Amino acid sequence: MSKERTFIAIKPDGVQRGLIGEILNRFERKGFKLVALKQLIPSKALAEQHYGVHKDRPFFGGLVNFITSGPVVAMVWEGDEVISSARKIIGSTKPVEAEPGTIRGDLAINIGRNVIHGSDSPQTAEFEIQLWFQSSELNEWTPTDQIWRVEN
Ligand code: DAT
Ligand code: MG
Repeated sequence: MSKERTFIAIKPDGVQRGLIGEILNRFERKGFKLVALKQLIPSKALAEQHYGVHKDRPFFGGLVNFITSGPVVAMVWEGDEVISSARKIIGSTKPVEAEPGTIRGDLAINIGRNVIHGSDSPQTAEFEIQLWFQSSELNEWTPTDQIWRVEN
């Protein structure tokens, strides 16, 4: 098991629909540790860097407009294999393919309004965390019940 950090963001549709608490709860009850959280309206430059890998796709312009259209809740979560585990909690990119029980499976209908982002690899996680957060915004702390979630 390797301890990792991942970047998670509730997109403007999730914020507008009042789903922040519902979404945070799923990561909290799983046992992951929240190490950073803030709400911001992303700049166009930030959005374009974040989704840079998709810059040649036809949906890129609409995606950047959408993600900059209102507040986003940006977070860093930490725990054993949190990167792949969070992707499972989130579900498939296309909500129609996302299993019931996942965030997108339960809370979204449309690929362009799929409520949440999660890093897809260790490299992406490292890039996205430094893109969205200053290192001083990442908190080192130990939950008092940590021994009940992880061995040693
Ligand atoms: P994910 O968010 O699951 O990592 P991705 O990285 O392939 O998915 O795409 C980033 C976002 O872009 C995705 O959450 C929604 C949007 N998107 C992807 N494919 C799309 C498409 N074919 N049409 C419209 N939006 C799309
Ligand atoms: Mg992606």
